[in-house]
Amino acid sequence: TRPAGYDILFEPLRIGPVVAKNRFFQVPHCNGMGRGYPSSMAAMRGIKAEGGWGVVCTEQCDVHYSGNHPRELRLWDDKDVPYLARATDLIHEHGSLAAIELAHNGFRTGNLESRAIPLAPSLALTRGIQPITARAMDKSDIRAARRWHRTAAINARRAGFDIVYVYAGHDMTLPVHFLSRRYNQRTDEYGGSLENRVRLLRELIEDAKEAVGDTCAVAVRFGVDELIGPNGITSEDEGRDVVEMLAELPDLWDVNISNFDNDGQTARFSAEGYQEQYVKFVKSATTKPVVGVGRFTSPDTMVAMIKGGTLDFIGAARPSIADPFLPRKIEEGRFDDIRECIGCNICVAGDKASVPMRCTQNPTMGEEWRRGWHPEFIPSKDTDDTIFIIGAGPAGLEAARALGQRGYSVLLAERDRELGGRVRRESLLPGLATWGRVRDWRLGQLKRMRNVQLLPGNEITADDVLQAEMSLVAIATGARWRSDGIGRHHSAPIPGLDSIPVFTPDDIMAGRLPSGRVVVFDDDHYYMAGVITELLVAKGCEVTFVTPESLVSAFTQFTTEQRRIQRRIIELCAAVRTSTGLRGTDPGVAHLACAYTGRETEVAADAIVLVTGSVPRDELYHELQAHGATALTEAGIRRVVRVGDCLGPGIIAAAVYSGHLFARTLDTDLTDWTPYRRENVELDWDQPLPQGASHG
Ligand code: FMN
Repeated sequence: TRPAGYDILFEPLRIGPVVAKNRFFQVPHCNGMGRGYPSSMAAMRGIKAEGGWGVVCTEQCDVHYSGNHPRELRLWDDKDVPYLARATDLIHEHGSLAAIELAHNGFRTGNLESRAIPLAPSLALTRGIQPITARAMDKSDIRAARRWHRTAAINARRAGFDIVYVYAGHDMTLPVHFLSRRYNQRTDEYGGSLENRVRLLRELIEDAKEAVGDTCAVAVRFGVDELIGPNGITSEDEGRDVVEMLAELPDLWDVNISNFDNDGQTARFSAEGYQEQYVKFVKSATTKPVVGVGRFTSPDTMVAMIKGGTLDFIGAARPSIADPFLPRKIEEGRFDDIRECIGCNICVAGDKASVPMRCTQNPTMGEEWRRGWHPEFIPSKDTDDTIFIIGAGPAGLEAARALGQRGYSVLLAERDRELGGRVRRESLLPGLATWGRVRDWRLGQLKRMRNVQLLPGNEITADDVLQAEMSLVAIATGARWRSDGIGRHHSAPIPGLDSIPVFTPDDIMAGRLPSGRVVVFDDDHYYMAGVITELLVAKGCEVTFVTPESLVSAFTQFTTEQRRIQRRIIELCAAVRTSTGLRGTDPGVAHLACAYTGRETEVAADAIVLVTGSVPRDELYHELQAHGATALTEAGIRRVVRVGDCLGPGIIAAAVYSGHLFARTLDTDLTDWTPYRRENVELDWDQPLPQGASHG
């Protein structure tokens, strides 16, 4: 049972006409499933409800084809009700409230699917780089937008939702485009003064209340600060004014900072509770309940947010992805079981790729329906295997933990004296301390398992494996960074590397550092080259950052960090050379070449750091295979497998997933059938063409 100090988190709380059973509020978050994988989406929301969230919200949901998001939910008319009703049913099964975030994406979308000309308060190029211009809405367009929202609210109620959102956040939707001085140049009653610019938001709230407010709560999601100073909305100025103007109109205020890069900051750039300073004023401006976010994983911080008068509800997106059972664990006082979000945003990257999202901490995310995986429960062991895992990085730790949970007898050996592998090493790099949570949570669970034996400080040989009398062997020995420059840009070793000191991330993490003028060559494009640059500059090196991509750390666009990272690297480095390859080196010099023209330049260099490809550390695997099937069988080994980076070097989330997959399947042969359910679109060939469609 939990100490009484946390009881406040479990008080029921009224939101307009409905009551949430506690203060845990899973705020809107996309997940890459949405309309494309509706069964996966519904099952995932159901698991959140089972995990104890008092309110479970959808991701943003378009109200009309003229503001359509390419992948998130859709509620254009009653045809979209059934799949959303599936989600609300699953949410209600656990006594949670179901919320839906209605949206019209205005000029944030190019409407590539519907081909409708996008809509904006004033003529504007659409956001992003699509060559599409949004047209200025006239009064009939505004009336239509109100009608679409109203109809969607009514359909949302038919789908079973208890809370209907008007979404005015993240610089994303029509009401916030109208609100913005940057986008709204209108001279009618919807432009000019704040009173006029806020009119559409006010009307959408009033319309929703009038349409469904007797039984559904109407919530507003509003970004109170855009962090761009007086050019935008700030929490000292118009952000505050808007809340004060509309204070009692909605039944709930869901407040955060805008745009998404600011709201969803990674742990590299912000600490838990980073939004408090911006949203704190809201509670004093309204008597309605307030929900806010800030990567909340600590029950003490949550209690402080409520007792300190900042929030009424603890909002969470990423923490609910990493641990859908976070509320239940707090409720039961199982604090050590909380699987804390590491703040890496790989969830966002999955969503942006329009596939069921991944989570570094929670390998079952997105697999709830299609593989039937549950984040907390796992089938008990169903074979007599005993399992030897070599390597206690993210894959080995997760495999041992999940196998241990299944009841298998497991040996987990690690060469280093400390467990954790790459997550231990990487968590010591600048800004990556939370990576250590991947290890800490698993170690905490493992230490309670009597059937899992940990063997740190043990370099295991093939002979050791043969003598271990274990029936399944998983090699999880990770990968090493290449020192020859081979990666995406170079398919052959970079010439001249023997003429200059060369370092890889493994060297740096082992404490072997270059000095003087250093070229960091990044052909990996995720976080590693950036954080190494930060470290080297802090140690006094003069760094030239070179990458064949046109952006610094280009992959981090998908984790919403790229702009922050590029800004930081520009500020730290002597020079940043994008769209540039490393053609070769000579003593004291790096020869660079433009990735487009091949035009060469030189830069003085005392050392090179190569952040390119990685190769599996799979020597032990191959040695065991070399003994032959008979020797393995005689040793009682029925299978030797590789998991994690040892099988395919990649991100930490992939390593954790690989370890989990092995624990669930014991690597039974999965090559000849698809091991998960697919969302099959039913052919709807004979449906009548709608009114207004051209025939023939
Ligand atoms: N906010 C929205 O209002 N609508 C969305 O559709 C939405 N999609 C998101 C998708 C992902 C994968 C994540 C991580 C966040 C999303 N957000 C969205 C923002 C979250 O609601 C939340 O404000 C933000 O992640 C900060 O909260 P957290 O620290 O608890 O994650």
